[in-house]
Amino acid sequence: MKKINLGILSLSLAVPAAAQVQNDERPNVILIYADDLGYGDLQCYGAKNVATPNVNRLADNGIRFTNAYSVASTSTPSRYGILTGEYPFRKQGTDVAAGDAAMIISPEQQTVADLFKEAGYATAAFGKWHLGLGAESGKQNWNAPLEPALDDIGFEYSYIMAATADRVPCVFIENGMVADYDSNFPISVSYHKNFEGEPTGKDNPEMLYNQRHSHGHDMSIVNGIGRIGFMKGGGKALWKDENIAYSITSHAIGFINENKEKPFFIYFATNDIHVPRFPHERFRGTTEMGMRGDAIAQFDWCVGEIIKTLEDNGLLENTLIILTSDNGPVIDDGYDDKAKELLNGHDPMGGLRGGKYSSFEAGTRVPFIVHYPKEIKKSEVSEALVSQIDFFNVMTEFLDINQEYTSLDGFKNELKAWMGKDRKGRKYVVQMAQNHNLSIRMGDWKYIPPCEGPAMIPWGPEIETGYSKEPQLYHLSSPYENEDLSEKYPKRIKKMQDIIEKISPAEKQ
Ligand code: NG6
Ligand code: CA
Repeated sequence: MKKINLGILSLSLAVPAAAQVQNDERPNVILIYADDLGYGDLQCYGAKNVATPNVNRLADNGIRFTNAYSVASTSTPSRYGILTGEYPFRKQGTDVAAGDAAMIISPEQQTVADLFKEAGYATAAFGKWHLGLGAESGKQNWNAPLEPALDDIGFEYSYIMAATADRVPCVFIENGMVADYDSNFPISVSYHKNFEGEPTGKDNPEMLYNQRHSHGHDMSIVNGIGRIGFMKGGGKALWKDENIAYSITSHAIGFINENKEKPFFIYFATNDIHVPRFPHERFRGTTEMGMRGDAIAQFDWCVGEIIKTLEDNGLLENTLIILTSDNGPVIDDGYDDKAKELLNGHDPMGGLRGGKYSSFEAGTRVPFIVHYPKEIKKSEVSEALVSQIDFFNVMTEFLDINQEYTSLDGFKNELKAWMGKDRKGRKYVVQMAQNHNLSIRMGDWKYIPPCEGPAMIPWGPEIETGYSKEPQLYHLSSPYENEDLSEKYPKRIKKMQDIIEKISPAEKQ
């Protein structure tokens, strides 16, 4: 099924057969990718009202970064960037994807998963996908194997949600086919119109017995929660939101147990803490922040289960774990879960301005922890500037496979920064906001170019976008971007603007 680009690149990746035998000592790699987890949402990053002992443990024995960035301030573009090493603005269709989007990464593209697979690793993806499936948007047959799917881009095994928990179809997809498929309830999906006789959150609010929407999310109802998009059928394949974390984690644990003899790469993308936040009963009330806080506790539990499985198999020492988030936090993202009322002094943004979707720092500055006991022996905090766009290149370096094999947009030689040996990191980082505006951070300076768009997110979340028709320049020695220095430093702006234009001439505003 997979058409690998048979150029010099794939040849240079060939690994001698001997290196692929069992009991291979090469390190495992697990990317734990949280959803909408803010810079201030973990205890080790100063979170209040929620305990995250398992994540703290990674930080206590690893490196905690304070200047790490996701590629974009929403999910689809960030995920595209971290998996391919290519900026999402180069690729059509990388805005927040519908649940029936066609697969965005084409089989011909090289992904991080391809890299590992070609090096003889067992590879797998779990949890939130949000990068499309199948050949044509809106035309998938959800009752048959979908193609292309994740095995076409390097993941030998996958157990995923097609998009997000708030988007249909609300079923898990295992290796390209709906998991626990129920032939009595064939699945239909539409992002255009409802199916005859099916209730919606808009018309049947009395059926929203688990959670009501605050904005949007009023189309199909699954598990007593309104969603984006329409679906029919599913039967026993439909997920229960309260079990999603368990389903994802137990599949990942199973994969580790089955593949412990072989090096593996796992993309572990949690649904937490995206909306609808509806954690399992056992986490309810474990924080005083309601569902949002309890979802953080549930996320921490998932991390703990992964650590425990590695430990039980004697694999923790030889496993590189990178824990980070796809974008910054949002408090009300469309469901009435009382996230705002129950913050009780907790600051998801960790003192940064803006949030998910925005150009301001809280949009893309995210928690980022590197845990690798084999090489990292003590707890450290690094201020190095790092970006998820480098994940692909850092992995080629980490695996010591041909370093001429690099992604389009990642920097080279960033492994030393990710391992705590270089405390400066990148010279600059580019961040993309929801409206595609590209900001740039260079040293302690942050420049947001002029762009069109409202000052506040217009559809519901109370978030400042950072969009302005005027250029903005901030010095992050005061991390909350509120003192615009653009008039004082025109030359600095020019320099930063030039870099943006060089990277993305077509995106010039
Ligand atoms: C928005 C959704 C929001 C969330 C976001 C994507 C509405 C009103 N809001 O359109 O709830 O799903 O898209 O989030 O529909 S992301 O983290 O996957 O990028
Ligand atoms: Ca997200």
